[in-house]
Amino acid sequence: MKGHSLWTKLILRSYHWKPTSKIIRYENNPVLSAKDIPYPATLIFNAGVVKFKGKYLMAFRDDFRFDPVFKKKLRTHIGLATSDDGIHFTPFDKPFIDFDAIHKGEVERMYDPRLTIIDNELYLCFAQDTKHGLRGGIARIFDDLSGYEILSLSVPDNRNMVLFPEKINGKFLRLERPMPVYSRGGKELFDAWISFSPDLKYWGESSLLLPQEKVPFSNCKVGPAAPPVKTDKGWLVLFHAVKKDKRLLKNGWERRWTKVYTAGLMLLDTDDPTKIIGIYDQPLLFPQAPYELYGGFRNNAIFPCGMVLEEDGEVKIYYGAGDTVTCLATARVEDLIDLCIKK
Ligand code: BMA
Repeated sequence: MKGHSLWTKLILRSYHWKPTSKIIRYENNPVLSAKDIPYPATLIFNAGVVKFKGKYLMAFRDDFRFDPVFKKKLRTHIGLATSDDGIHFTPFDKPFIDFDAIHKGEVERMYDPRLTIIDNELYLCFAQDTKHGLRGGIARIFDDLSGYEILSLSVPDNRNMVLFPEKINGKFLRLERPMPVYSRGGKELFDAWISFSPDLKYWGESSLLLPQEKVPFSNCKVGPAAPPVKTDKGWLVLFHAVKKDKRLLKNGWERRWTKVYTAGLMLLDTDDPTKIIGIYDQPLLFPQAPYELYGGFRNNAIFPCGMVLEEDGEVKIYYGAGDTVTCLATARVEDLIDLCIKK
């Protein structure tokens, strides 16, 4: 794997992406990994985070009983953890969504949790693999965190749903990434869409928000990352953007993995979030740190699912690194807005 690392670095350098000094990776990353989890855990990543009842609440993906020779399908729990400072997280004793409890009949697993609070209710967006396709779902989590009820599930194939933390003009809003393989020439050219709902159950008025080709650092797919955060200049939205590069050879534990996942940033209009008012022309985060480049299940994957805006203007971004660990990076909200709108 070490031999490939140099090669990977050279390829990434050939993209000429400019790192920004406006975002700082937490020096003791990762903030959560398999060794912290008191139940079977191998890959701990793609975590959603909100502030709930005076604490930080994290929902993370736990792929466990992973077979490095990749002979068995991954099993996945969704776990919860809490923290007083947004940095040191303590996981619950048991998984919140236990693989064995849902892996029956049609449903195969649930993963990539994103958390949002709307009117004091806690919601979870998730992806669900089923025997007949991949569905995006929304659930309400009970106030005492004892369980959840599913409110809606899309038809296949759709995922990466995130909810806005408030209604606009009386309607709930979500961003999502449908996966229209057939109608896009069999290629993975996916885009970010926006939809509305009166009740979180029935969704419609869908429109294209961010077409893949509008993102200069992607040649593959783009989709929502963390739930939007409201600022006085508009909705700050993180998205994932994927670049495919055949030169990348093998990366990580998987037999072949030639994608680079980066985090992009855009600003949507406060009252009409179907309008993009600014977009940063570089990836906000791209693989640079050792835990992003080497030793992961899928190296070169940066996948944010949580963003918290603090009262003092600090933004905490939680992201999966290498599909293996959960990391934190911070920025100032005004800097992020500037990146989107400064020319
Ligand atoms: C996406 C999702 C994410 C994952 C990413 C990179 O398609 O499956 O859960 O982090 O790929 O592997």
